[in-house]
Order: sequence, then C-alpha cells, then structure tokens
Amino acid sequence: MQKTWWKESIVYQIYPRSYQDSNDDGMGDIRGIIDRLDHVKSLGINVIWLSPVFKSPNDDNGYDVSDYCDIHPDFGTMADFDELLEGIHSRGMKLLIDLVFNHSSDEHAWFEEAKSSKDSEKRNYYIWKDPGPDGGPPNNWQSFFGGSAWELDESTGQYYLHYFSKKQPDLNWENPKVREELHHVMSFWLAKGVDGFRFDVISLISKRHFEDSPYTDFGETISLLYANGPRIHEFLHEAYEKVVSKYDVMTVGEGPGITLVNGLDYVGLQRQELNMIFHFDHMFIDHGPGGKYNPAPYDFLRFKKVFLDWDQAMMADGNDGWSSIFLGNHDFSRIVSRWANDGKFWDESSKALCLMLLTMRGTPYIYQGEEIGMTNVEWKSVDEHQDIETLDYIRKAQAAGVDERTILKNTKWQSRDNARTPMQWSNESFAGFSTSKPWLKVNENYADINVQSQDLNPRSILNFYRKMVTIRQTYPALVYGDFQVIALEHPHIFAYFREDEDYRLLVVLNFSEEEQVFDLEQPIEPDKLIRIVSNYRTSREPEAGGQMTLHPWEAVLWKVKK
Ligand code: ISL
Repeated sequence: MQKTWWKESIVYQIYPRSYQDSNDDGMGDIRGIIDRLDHVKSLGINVIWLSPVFKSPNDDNGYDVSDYCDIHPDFGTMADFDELLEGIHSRGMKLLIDLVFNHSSDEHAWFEEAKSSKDSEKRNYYIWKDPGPDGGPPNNWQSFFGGSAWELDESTGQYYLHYFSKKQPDLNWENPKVREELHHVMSFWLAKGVDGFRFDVISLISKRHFEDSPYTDFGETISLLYANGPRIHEFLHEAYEKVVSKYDVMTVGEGPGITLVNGLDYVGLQRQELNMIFHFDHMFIDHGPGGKYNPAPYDFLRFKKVFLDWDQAMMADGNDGWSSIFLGNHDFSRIVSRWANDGKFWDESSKALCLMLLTMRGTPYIYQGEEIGMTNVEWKSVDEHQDIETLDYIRKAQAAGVDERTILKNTKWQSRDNARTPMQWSNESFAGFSTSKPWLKVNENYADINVQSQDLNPRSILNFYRKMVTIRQTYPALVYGDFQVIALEHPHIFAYFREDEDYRLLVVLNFSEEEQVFDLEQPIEPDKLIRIVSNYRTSREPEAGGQMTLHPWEAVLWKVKK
C-alpha cells in the first residue's frame, strides 16, 4: 500500500458560524478561529477542514456561494483568511477548504446573468428546461430540501434545476466553460497555499437524463438517478489532471449515492480522481421508511458490517483506494446522542466512539465539539430552529397536523441544528462563544460540558481524544495495518485486530449499557496482552479459552505481543 501524508492525517472539521465569535455579533468568524488555533493544535490533529466561508446569502449557511473567491463579511476579510492560513501552517497543520461546485447561489453573478435572458452568454452555465406538457415542472424530480427540484423563472418562462433549495441552482458541468471557471477557483485557492479540498456533493455533478424518476424512495433516486452520472469520472479526472496534480494536496469528495460497488471508481489510486470520499451507508441506517424524521432504532450488526464492507472494498486484497472514517459532521446529529449514550454513560461512550474513530483503517474526521462530547439539544419551540432542512420538515409536519411535542422529539433526534449549536468553550455566558446572543441557541448543558473544565481534568473526554490522537500517530499499524473484524455476529461488541509487520493491536468496544461477554475466537495468553488505553481504570484480560468480559461501554486498545 502506498504511504502518503493524507493517509496518516487526522482531520478536524470546523463549522465557522459556530466555532468562535470575535466581534460580538453572535456569529462565529475567521478571527475567532485564529484565536482558537491553540486548542485545535492541542488535539494533535494535523488537518483542518473548514466549512464554507465564502460570500453567500446564507440560504443554506454558506453552502450557497455567491462568490467563490471572496470571503463573507460576516466571517471577515481575505486578510483574515490569509492570517488564518498562516497561523495553521506555522503550527504545522494543513487546511482543506470546502468547495460547493454542484450548485452556486442564485445570487452568484453567473446566475444573475444567466437568468437575464434566454440568449445570455451564461445561460448555459445552469440547467434550463421548458415547462412539462401540463405547463408545470419538466419532470417529477424532488429536491433534497423538499418540493420540486425545478423552479420557474417567470421572466424567461423556463425552469431551472436545483437539487437543493431554489436558491441553489445546479451548475451545468456539461459546459466546458463552467468547468474552466471552477478550475480557476481551485487554482486561485491553491496558489494561496491551501492544502486541499472537500468537494460538496460531488457525486451529483454529472446529470444522467431528464426523464421522470421511477423511484418512490428518495434514497434510490439519489443513488440510481442523481449520483454517479455518465461523465462524473471524466470531470473528476479532468480536474485532477489540469489542477490538483500540480500540487501535493488532498481531496475528499462528499458522495451521497456512492455505493460499495462503485466507490473504488472514485478513489482507486490509478483513477487519479479523488483521494477519498464520504459515503453515507452508516449515516442513513437509523432512518425509517419516511426518511430521517421517521427515526428507527439502528441495527448494530449492519453498522459494523458497513465499516467492514467498505474497508474491504476500498483497501483489502490489493484494492488501491482509501477511506474516510466519520461518525458525524455539520449535517447530522451529535454522535454521542445518536450512536451511544448521552445520559448515564456519556463519558464512557463518548470515549468508546473516539477509540473506534481513531483505530479504524481510513483517515479519521473529528467534527468540532465531539472532542468534549457535545450532545443533541432540548429544543423548546420550533421557532428556535434555523436549518433550512429542519424548517422544511417542520412545515410539512405542521401541515400534516403533527403536534409540536412530537416534532421537537424528532428534531432533537435528527435535526442538523443539533450539530450547529455554538462550541462550548467555558461556563461563561453563551459558553464563551460570544458575548452577544448567538445566531443559534447554546446547548443548555454548557456549564457541564465545556473545553475549559475538561482541559483541566486529565480523565476528561478531551484529554482522551488527545491521548488517542497521539496513539494513532505512534502505531503505523493503526494507519496501514490490516483490519480484521471478529465476533461479527455479536449484537453488542465491536472487536477487531489491526496488524502490520511490527504490531498486532486488538480493539474491543462494548456498544451497550450492560456488561458483555464475547469470544475472541482464538486463545491469547494473558501475559501476551498489554493494555495501551481504555476508558475504564481496570479492564479484564481474556480467560484461558479466549472469553472476554467488558464493562458497560468499555473500550480498550490492547497490544498483543507477537
Ligand atoms: O444533510 C443531509 C441529511 O440530513 C444530507 O442529505 C445532505 O444534504 C447531503 O449530504 C449534502 O450535504 C452537503 O450539501 C448540502 C448542504 O446543505 C450540506 O450542509 C452539505 O454538507 C447542499 O450544499
């Protein structure tokens, strides 16, 4: 397996609106991030992924860009960005920026010009169609945020395509001029010295056809119709060849609809497209038949299998791809509330997820706040919500007569707002995020869960993250070693070996609130086991036959002497 810095990296995602406010307007900004770089550095991570800071009307919190080469004044200036980049580099870290290239904002100059007339030189930068036979939208496609994926432009009488909100028109990648413009954007930032890109919903850029979707399930519409279009690999390879290959940078593509079957086509080394993608196979397993706001308990056996299957498909048996490993980001609820236990075992289970994240094969991504075990939020009223996707759900649920208590129960479980509340720095007012009322409410538990108190406590979640980051950097087996899952059928235990020529490491994780016994399937002499780290003071070694007993939510990393 080829060794590179981005395989050895650990990424930390910053959502700038919610990280740190420096000018008391209640909104995070670039200077705020600069002020917090020592915290980021203290985690030991070496790459920062920064969600968009570009000019934007903020219909979707910056994922609707109106100028790809300028900074939103809410976040600061280009001089602030340059200082941030310098501050990151001088601390030995790297920066990935987030490029939203499937669509722009409808307030981007390209769209304003395209919309001005059917003959506009930029008309073809977007996707326009005449009304369908009944005078309505050209086909039955639905948008990610609800309603038709088509919006009528009254003045020219045509519809434009928007997979997301109507303020996010899809760019027409078939037009070589569009691709050239986007290559220029990439070159602009690379010339500034950024170290790579996260490409938003990059799997959607090549459109397949414009006929009706035959699928009733939106997930199927995504994977079988919107994603993996006929020219996707040509477009990605072209960007690699013309731009990315000239720099030593890293790329990760967000990949809704990418599956085990086609994942390697994006990330195989020989393909020269992307270094890794984010797939969503584990992120949708707790969605019921009605989608994410119809939550269903997740199937733990399936959860484990997703990680095993993707590891095999990308990296086993000579496959030359690479994976990203993540449990949460700005689009999903908080990992300890979602996958673990944010009550009695909040401390142990946050650490167990951390141990899992940092011992799998693939580049780990930590989302801001995970390092202190931030949790989902008790929303008191639907008026507290801000996220466009959540607001769409609320509107639909209200129209269907769902009572507010049920709506809030669902938004507590799944709303993207849970991940976007301000970072909890201290027990000061507004959690030390700002001195003014923040744009989104602070989670009420900030006095108990914050960076300041955990920093001082050697046994805190924060210090566990720091320790795990150091451990990952100490054992190359955790980066490049094989990944062998054992006890695959155990309903509560996730256990695996990571092994290279030098070390054999054993990870055992109890995903339950009860003590669990499981079989290692191979006897290991107790004197061959050395405990590297655990979330409990004491751990029990396996019995002679290979049986192991774990405390509730216990997580241990063992070294097995060879
Ligand atoms: O958020 C989701 C599920 O709740 C996803 O379906 C999400 O919309 C999808 O993964 C795409 O996300 C990305 O593009 C969106 C933006 O709203 C997200 O914040 C971004 O991560 C449109 O640009």
